[in-house]
Amino acid sequence: MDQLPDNTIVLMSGAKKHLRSGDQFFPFWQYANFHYLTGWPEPDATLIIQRQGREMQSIIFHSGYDPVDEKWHGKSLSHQEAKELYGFDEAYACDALDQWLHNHINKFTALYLTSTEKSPAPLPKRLMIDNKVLDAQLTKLRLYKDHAELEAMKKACSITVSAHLDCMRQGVNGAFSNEQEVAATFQYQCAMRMAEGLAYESIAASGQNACILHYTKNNMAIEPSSCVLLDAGCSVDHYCADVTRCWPASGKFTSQQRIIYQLVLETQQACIAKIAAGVAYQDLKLLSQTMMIDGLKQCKIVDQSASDEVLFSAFYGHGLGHFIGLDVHDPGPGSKDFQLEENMVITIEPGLYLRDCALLVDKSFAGIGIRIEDNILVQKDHGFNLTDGVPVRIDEIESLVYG
Ligand SMILES: [Mn+2]
Repeated sequence: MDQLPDNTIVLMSGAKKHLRSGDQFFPFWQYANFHYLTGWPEPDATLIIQRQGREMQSIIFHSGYDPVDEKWHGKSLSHQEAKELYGFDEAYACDALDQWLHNHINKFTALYLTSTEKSPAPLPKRLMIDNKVLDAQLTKLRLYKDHAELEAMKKACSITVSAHLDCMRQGVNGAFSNEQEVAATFQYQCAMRMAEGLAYESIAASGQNACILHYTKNNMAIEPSSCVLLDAGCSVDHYCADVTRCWPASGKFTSQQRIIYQLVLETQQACIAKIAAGVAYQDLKLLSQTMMIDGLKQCKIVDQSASDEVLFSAFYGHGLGHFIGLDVHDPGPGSKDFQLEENMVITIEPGLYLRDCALLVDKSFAGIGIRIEDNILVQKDHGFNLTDGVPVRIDEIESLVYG
């Protein structure tokens, strides 16, 4: 924020409460950028940062004391707490915002808004309004995690690892009969370790449901010969973990599942091993595509005459991973051609999904879906795997889920 030019002002709204139905609201979730700048945990707030000369000031407009709301929902933060606990220079009630703008806006030459913010009316005509720079700056800042952010991410990863392990242990010898039990077990195990919540809707997919990339119905019976794919993570202080593991419901992989699992695993491990500051992300992505498509061809599972692009889109068909932080899919640098840098955190999650189609020559593989995902902190000369506590080798997994 010290890059803010003289005589400028930033205005940013926090998230609002969203009505679910009747008098019920969805659980409140603060916008990531607003959380990043303020840590503010309540709905309906507005942040103002103003700069004049050397002086910078932050002001929050928020609900404050409301005796009726206090009776039903408990206390809101007071103006005093906003200043003492959250470090704002000033704090006022929400409905004081319009008057504040009316009194002060003429002092400024530029107003910075996020891309989704509506400009407050009325504004002086000579005021320059920008709704691009702020998003771009925040994206740039959020790419690199500082110490406190990494502490939260490590905690989220550690709870996620333990909850995945519990799911595998409890799934021993086909103990789960429905996907819902897997999803519920994961959520319960995170809650029991005081996670803030789930980072995203868990994907607990058995059999061919694992070929649906964002399957969240999580309500089908688990067939004994199928694999269970669990893509789930929790959040701590709004920071997310995002881990995927697959295990055989019966405790033993079939020979076909084993071949696909091993191929995805070797690809994932090869990509993680190459991570370091300065590595082009696009190179990792290409490596994963080449390894997996070559692997499928060598095993004579797919149509050899089809091009690699066609096979990729039929059986892999998604990115190698994404940035992760306050959002499970954190904003990235905007272009595909970027290099990894220290203190970025990314997921590495190759997957193969053998949907039954004309390109699948060996039909005994139809319906197998495998993805393996870890969260990697980029360091100077290597990638530090924050989630490698969940077993990933076939022998390790089978020894957990086969009693
Ligand atoms: Mn992911």
